[in-house]
Amino acid sequence: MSEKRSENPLVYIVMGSKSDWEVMQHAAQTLSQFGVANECRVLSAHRTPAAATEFISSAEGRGVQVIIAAAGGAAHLAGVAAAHTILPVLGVPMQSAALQGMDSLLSTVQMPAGIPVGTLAIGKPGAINAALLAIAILANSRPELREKLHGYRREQTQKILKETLP
Ligand code: RP5
Repeated sequence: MSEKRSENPLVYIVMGSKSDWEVMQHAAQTLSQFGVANECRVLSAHRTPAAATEFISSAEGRGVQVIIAAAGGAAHLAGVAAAHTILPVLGVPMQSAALQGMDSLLSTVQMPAGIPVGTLAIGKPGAINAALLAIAILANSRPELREKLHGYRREQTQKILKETLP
């Protein structure tokens, strides 16, 4: 997987490496579960800098409304994405082998004032929440998505309340 294209995507999901897909597929699945068209690509701030900036720069013109960017280690992808667009950029720090994602988290979250990145949790919870936050942003102007979000929360609450302990 280097690209999963979609016609008229509302959300881009970019990730620094194919190795991030195992986690980031949960963001794509969550968006698809809500019927939100998304496009996923491997693009790196370091290994493919020109392609990354070109892809992000053209997002607004394609009608994309939110960008999710995931990277690990020296995780500059979300910050570079935010530097090339005024669309909301949600950063997902990947769990790294050397520092368990603390490097990714700090690289993603510590943006200078003026270029915001909304940073989520490390790993799978961050991937899912980035998608839910993107959906919440889109839901501000889409009543049907807002209704689906209410339903998602209701189902989650019911599931937890029904939990029994061994
Ligand atoms: C980052 O380096 C990627 O986002 C990935 O999380 C990490 C390791 O990449 P690979 O060496 O597995 O390609 O750029």
